[in-house]
Parts: sequence; structure tokens; C-alpha cells
Amino acid sequence: MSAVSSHAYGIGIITVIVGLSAGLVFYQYFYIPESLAKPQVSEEILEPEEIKVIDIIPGSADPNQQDNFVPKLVNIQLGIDNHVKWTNSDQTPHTVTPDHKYEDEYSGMFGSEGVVMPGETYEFVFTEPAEIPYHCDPHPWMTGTLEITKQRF
Ligand SMILES: [Cu+2]
Repeated sequence: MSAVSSHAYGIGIITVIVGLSAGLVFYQYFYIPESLAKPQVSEEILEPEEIKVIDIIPGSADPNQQDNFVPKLVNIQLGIDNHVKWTNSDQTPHTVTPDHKYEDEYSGMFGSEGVVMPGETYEFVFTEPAEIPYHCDPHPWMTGTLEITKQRF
């Protein structure tokens, strides 16, 4: 091997090492924090002026009773009333369970953890447009739908 080519070889190696280090620094200090960070959500969506209340009315556990989640179909506007609260006014524990798994990019998995006891509540802040059909696990005839849209004006 001549002196010239071994010199070029050395420079090549150094270039590769410098390149890898730069990539590693980018990955560690820019890529990872960015991917772990919560998405930017505006203050008006995180703290909307209204809380939308859905009542689980007395008698909801009765399959012959027509109404249970009241109101059943709810239109929600981001930045207005995207903070939703279910109150259990019945004598029986109920759940708020999405028909299909639903994860909000900011608030995480939607759905009550276990049951909502009589007199208790379940709350969730939605931050993205979505249409979410949901039900009560022990009483599958109890159903409702949330339609979350961007502010209309
Ligand atoms: Cu129920």
C-alpha cells in the first residue's frame, strides 16, 4: 500500500466517524425529544369554556328503557366544549367504553377505567376531530356517539 492511498483511507475513516457522531447527536438531542414530546395543543382546546355533560340517567340498566346516555348523539366543537363529563345518576355502575379503541394524541386512551359508580363521573378532554361510537360494557344496549369537529368559525 502506498503512502498516498493509506492517507486517503485514513481521511475516509475520519469522515465516516464524524458523520456517524453528527447523526448520533441529532438523534439523541433532536429526534428523540421531538418524538416523545406531547403534541402542541392550543390553550383554548386544553381549557375550553364549556364542559359538555352527558348524564347516565336513572334506569339506564333497564334494557326496556329507551334513554340512557343523555344526550345520546353529541356534537362537540374543539375549543368550545371538547371537555366531556359523564355523570352516573343511576343506581347501577356503568362504563364509558368506545366501540373501537380510541386514542387521543394528547389525552391518551379514551374510556373509563373500570366502572363509573353511582354518583361518580368520568371526564375526558378531546383534542382532535373524530367520530366515536361508545357503549356501556355491562349493558350493551346503552350506546352513544360523539362527533368532534373543528370550530366552525
Ligand atoms: Cu351500563
